[in-house]
Amino acid sequence: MGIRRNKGWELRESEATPESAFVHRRSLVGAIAAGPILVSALGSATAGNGDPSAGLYPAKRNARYTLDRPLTDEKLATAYNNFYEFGSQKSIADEAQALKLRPWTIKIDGLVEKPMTLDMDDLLRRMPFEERLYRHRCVEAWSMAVPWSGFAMAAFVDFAKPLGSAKYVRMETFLDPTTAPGQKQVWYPWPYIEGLTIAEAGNELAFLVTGMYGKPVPKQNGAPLRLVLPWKYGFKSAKSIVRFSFTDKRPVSFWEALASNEYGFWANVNPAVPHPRWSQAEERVLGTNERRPTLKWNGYGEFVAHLYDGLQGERLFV
Ligand SMILES: Nc1nc2c(c(=O)[nH]1)N[C@H]1C(S)=C(S)[C@@H](COP(=O)(O)O)O[C@H]1N2
Ligand SMILES: [Mo]
Repeated sequence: MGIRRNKGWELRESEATPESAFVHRRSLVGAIAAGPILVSALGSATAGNGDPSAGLYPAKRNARYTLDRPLTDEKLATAYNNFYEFGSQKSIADEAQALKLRPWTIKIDGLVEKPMTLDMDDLLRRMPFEERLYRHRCVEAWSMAVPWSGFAMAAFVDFAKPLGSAKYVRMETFLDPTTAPGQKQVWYPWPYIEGLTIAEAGNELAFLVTGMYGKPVPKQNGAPLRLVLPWKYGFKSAKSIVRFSFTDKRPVSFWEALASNEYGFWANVNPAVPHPRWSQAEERVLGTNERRPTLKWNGYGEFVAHLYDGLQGERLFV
């Protein structure tokens, strides 16, 4: 893709797509190796079909987390997605219906008292369940506001019983190229990986999501279990997680492995630090014509600023 230089927000949406820029460059190299792309089964994009957890919804809303803007329309938030396992375009909802949600097992391993594998519904039953309204800011400079349901990641970390030597938690998305044709694209470092420090994972804002808009989270939004970290760029919020590993080594995430000059470990929302290819000063609010100034830590500084004391020398933004 030709990069046209613009001043700040003259940038077109189509140019603020770091991931796509990579696809276009790399696909020229990788196209031959990738082989044919299978056409996936089409299905309805409706949430809740056949999901055994459907009866849990809606969860009671936690009033502590408030918004400064209206909620994004459900239809938009469930149709405009980033989920590269199903393609690099925003409309992957139909393709994502190929994902099979049960059985779904979660593996907990690494530096923990007792490694284990447990069933998704078993985990859900043990966790405190609630709804929270959060802003979401993608590194591509668009944002939305969503009612998520799920449980605090802090409760999950307590349950996993990490050893004192664990400094990070590494999350891994499912790997199954037969249901996720994007995973046949060999130039990507599948599976999708993300990581947090133990302090970040234990922060009250870190939320493991199983639901959205008072229903089970749709497949295209990362069913049956995804992360939501409202103070970080959206790519940190890994979808369809199957494994949590506690470790003393900083995990290298999917996007960092692909483009370490553009994406790094911390990825805290910061309007003062531009992405190497565009400004982060403002965001396009999905479903409106509005552009708002982006807030540091996406407006969640009161909850998370202390996590980064003494880390000013780090590349906190990417
Ligand atoms: N496994 C996986 N998780 C992912 C992604 C992805 O491609 N694969 N995209 C990330 C990005 S860039 C964003 S902005 C959010 C989008 O979440 P949404 O589609 O629910 O809005 O998911 C994140 N989690
Ligand atoms: Mo994103």
